[in-house]
Amino acid sequence: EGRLIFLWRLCGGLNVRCHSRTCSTDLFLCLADTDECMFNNGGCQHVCVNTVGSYECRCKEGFFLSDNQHTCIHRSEGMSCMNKDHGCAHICRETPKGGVACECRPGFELSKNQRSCILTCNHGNGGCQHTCDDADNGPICGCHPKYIMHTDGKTCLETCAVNNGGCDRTCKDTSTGVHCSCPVGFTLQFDGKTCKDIDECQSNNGGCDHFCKNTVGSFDCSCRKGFKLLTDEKSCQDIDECSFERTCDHTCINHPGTFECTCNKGYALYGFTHCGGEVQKCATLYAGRVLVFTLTWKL
Ligand SMILES: [Ca+2]
Ligand SMILES: [Ca+2]
Repeated sequence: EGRLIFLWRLCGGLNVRCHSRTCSTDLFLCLADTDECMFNNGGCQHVCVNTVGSYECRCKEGFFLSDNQHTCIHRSEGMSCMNKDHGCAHICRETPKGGVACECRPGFELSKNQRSCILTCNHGNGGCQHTCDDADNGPICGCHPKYIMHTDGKTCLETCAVNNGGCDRTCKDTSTGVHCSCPVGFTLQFDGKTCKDIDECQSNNGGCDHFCKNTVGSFDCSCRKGFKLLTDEKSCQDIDECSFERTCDHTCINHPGTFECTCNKGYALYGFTHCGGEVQKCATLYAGRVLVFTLTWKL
């Protein structure tokens, strides 16, 4: 720390005082030394000692001079890495001067407090999903175009602008990311993206009176033979075959899902709907009726 040294005047011999200035024993010159300690204690935290052409800081008992040569560090007794209070976030190392110095694992840097460790982009991309920029207080994450930053500041969320946000059908951008939805007749799967047809027939037979057939996005009701589907497309109603003309030659009796023909006395039924003119011997077996036009169904 050289300060301005002025050649003042020749001095007579060794150890001669030059009016409060110091005499150089080599050159027999009076040197004008600046007392740096006069101003602000030379910047020393504890003790400032002026020297020829310079000065030095010293520390009180129990302290040692830090690397900046001005401040003093307390030489804590028992302050070692064995002491739990060393405060190092990652690695603790003991210094030759009797203190501890913290270090960080790879990818981390020591923060301003000299104890905490800050993640850097060099390690695991700073925890960022997409882009990472190192800043004073740690990494700052960014997202690729068409993605938005999650509130965690690290994860990047899809938007509907990319691949429909991964949604099967309808995609909507929200503050928490994309929100997929499905049209009527479909349910959103657990992945939150896929739409799957609802099998309406699984529940209450789809509301169908008789048959329910699942279709993609909907379902169809149908009725057993002899019934017709009503306009509500679910209910089945018996067809009154007797309301049609000439269903039976003589008498028509309607039944749910079917009908029956009977013949007048003296006539025999044949072909389910016709009545023959002469009663055959075997016709008595039928007693003029009892032949029910029965339709069989497979359910
Ligand atoms: Ca369906
Ligand atoms: Ca009927």
